[in-house]
Amino acid sequence: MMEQHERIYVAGHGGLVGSALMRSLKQAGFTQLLTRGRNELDLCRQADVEAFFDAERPEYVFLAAAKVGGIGANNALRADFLYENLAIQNNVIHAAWKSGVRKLLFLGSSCIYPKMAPQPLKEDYLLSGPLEATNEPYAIAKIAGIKLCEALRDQYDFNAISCMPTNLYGPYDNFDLETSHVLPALIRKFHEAHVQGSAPVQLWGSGSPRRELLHVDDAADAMVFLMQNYDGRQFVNIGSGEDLSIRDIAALVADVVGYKGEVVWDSSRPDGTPRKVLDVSKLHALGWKHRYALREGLSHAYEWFREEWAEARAAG
Ligand code: GFB
Repeated sequence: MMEQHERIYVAGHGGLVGSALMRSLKQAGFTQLLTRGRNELDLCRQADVEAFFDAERPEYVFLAAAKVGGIGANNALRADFLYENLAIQNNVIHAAWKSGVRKLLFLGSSCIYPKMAPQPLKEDYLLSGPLEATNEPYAIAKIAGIKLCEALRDQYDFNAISCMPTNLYGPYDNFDLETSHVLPALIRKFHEAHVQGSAPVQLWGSGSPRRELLHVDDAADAMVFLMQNYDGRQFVNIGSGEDLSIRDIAALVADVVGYKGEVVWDSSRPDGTPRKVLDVSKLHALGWKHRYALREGLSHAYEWFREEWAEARAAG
């Protein structure tokens, strides 16, 4: 068990997941949280990462640092997503093992599953078929990370576990309209159109793909739970186990925002995977279940967006 005074490194502490992990760990009373900003430590540089681990000697590591983005960014920045994620995870996981870290949690993503896998996605379906093209480079990197954790456990008894979160949303998300995931894009698009008197909103693809969404505070809570309660070799899915079509998610966000205008679908943009709802029976059997209902989570995320993101932007 991770004790409150032990040294915990949260890699990627400024991002969507990392910042939620920081909130969750602080709230649970952990006091020795190690962080390094991008300008202090470049995780793509192996020697720098090794020097950091040798000097700071963390006992636990949450690896939430990654090059991430929505379908547009994944599809356009294919080399960056493959190279940077492989570099970051190789450097951090290997240096953690070498410097004697007691336990590491690696974060993957539900896009590691085959595009046409049966639904809901069970952990056993990994590597049972071809991947979705738009995020193949990212998925290949994440699969390599899972395999490195398994191999270090097999060969050296390193306690590295992995989790596969579904599509996450919440505070400190990326709201850039070209590179973001769908939920932050919907929040921003509907909010801005609403402010401009219900101008039409353009969304990507057909609206028919289905996605499962989980509030990032629930995801972080599950990650801390796994760090405390799970030492297994196989990774664990993190999700709600429930999905909706993009069209229905859009209707829900429009309702939360109060937008009453028209939605136009841009078919020149990709749909991506038709469906990827996680089977969360393993996580439930371990004793964890999400808390936020979707509408409540969306209201919370929208409130944060209005008070923090839109306010900061308005202030220049
Ligand atoms: O969240 P998202 O960007 O990525 O898009 P994925 C999900 C769905 O929303 C796609 C549609 O079917 C999009 O076509 N969509 C509709 C939009 N309007 C928009 C919009 O304005 N912006 C965006 N971004 N999408 C990512 C992977 O896949 O999910 C990553 O590329 C990772 O590797 C992540 O796994 C969790 O869910 O398709």
